[in-house]
Amino acid sequence: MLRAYAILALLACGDSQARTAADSTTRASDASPAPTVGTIHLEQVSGSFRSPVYATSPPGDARLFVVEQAGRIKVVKDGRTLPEPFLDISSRVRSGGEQGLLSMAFHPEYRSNGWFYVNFTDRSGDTRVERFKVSANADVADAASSLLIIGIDQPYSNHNGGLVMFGLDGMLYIGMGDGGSGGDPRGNGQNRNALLGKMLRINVSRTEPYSIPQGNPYANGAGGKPEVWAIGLRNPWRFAFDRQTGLLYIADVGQNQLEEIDVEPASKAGLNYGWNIMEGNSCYNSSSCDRDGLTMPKVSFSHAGGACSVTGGFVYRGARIPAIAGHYFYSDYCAGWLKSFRMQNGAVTDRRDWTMENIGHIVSFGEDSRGELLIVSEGGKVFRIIGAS
Ligand SMILES: [Ca+2]
Repeated sequence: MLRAYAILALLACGDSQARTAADSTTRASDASPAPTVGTIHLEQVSGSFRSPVYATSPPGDARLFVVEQAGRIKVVKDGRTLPEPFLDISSRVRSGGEQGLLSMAFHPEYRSNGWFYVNFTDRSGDTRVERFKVSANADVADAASSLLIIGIDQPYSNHNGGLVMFGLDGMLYIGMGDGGSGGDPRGNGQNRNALLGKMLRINVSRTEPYSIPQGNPYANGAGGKPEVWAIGLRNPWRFAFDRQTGLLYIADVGQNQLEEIDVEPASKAGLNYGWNIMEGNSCYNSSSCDRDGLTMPKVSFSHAGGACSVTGGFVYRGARIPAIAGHYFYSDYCAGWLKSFRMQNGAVTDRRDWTMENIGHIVSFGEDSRGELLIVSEGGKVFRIIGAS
């Protein structure tokens, strides 16, 4: 249990110095009416996994792919987990704490090109995003097909970000943490010339390994790294795009006091989400700070009540449960609760607190090819959300 707890608790807690009194005051962003309460019904996906950290599906594909932190990807097909992994790169992965194989993304044209992308910590502790190709067997990848897309040095073991995901614009987005330790000692979040503490956006469809998309704020290299899309992030472990509204939700893990969820149009380039000038809605380590040009979170919550590290989910756009259409689901790794809200005209509305069976630490959410949501429990189980009441 201790080890299980240690896996990702470091996302926020491990680097905390003496924690100041948790701020339990209601945040401005939470000034809407009290959340309503409901129940979410879960169904366990067959099979058990070893430290699963993510689940996803190729476009239009009924299979489910579960990412295991140590470096394996398992396939769930026709209701059972196949014994042979889709991919096993465990010999190249340093796993444990916040390190490991942290996510995968299928190319939007996966059906024709067979390409998928992984984000992992290599044996030197650095981030690598690589492309692989499926083999002649649709349930097994070609392990020899790896192509390095981008490698990013990591100064500390924590805050590696970890998610790769294609946006609605067909570009590959990579969430990068600030490099770790605590408090962003190297100032990466606000350094436009660092790839750490950023949301990156690259085009992997035209040239190898990638090209810089038009519209990136420093696309020509002036004023910042051309790969940078947004700055001022601490550890955006999970983020998601809402295909109906075009909003980008970033769940950014906080330092000692405040977790946050940023929600902005995905098309807005060059936003500064504030770290390490601010943590959530508060100035970080200071009673005052200059908020000019900073984008405030739409939701932030304190560590009061046992929260420690936001786990971002997805906006529900499936067909099975109309009652939760448009709701963005999220959790907290330590507290284990499930909450949701909707965005309306740029504001948070319809907040809900959900009860459900206790499934332990929620390490990630996932979305299948039909837009149905999955919850990944660190203990080794993956659940489908099958109903709400
Ligand atoms: Ca922020």
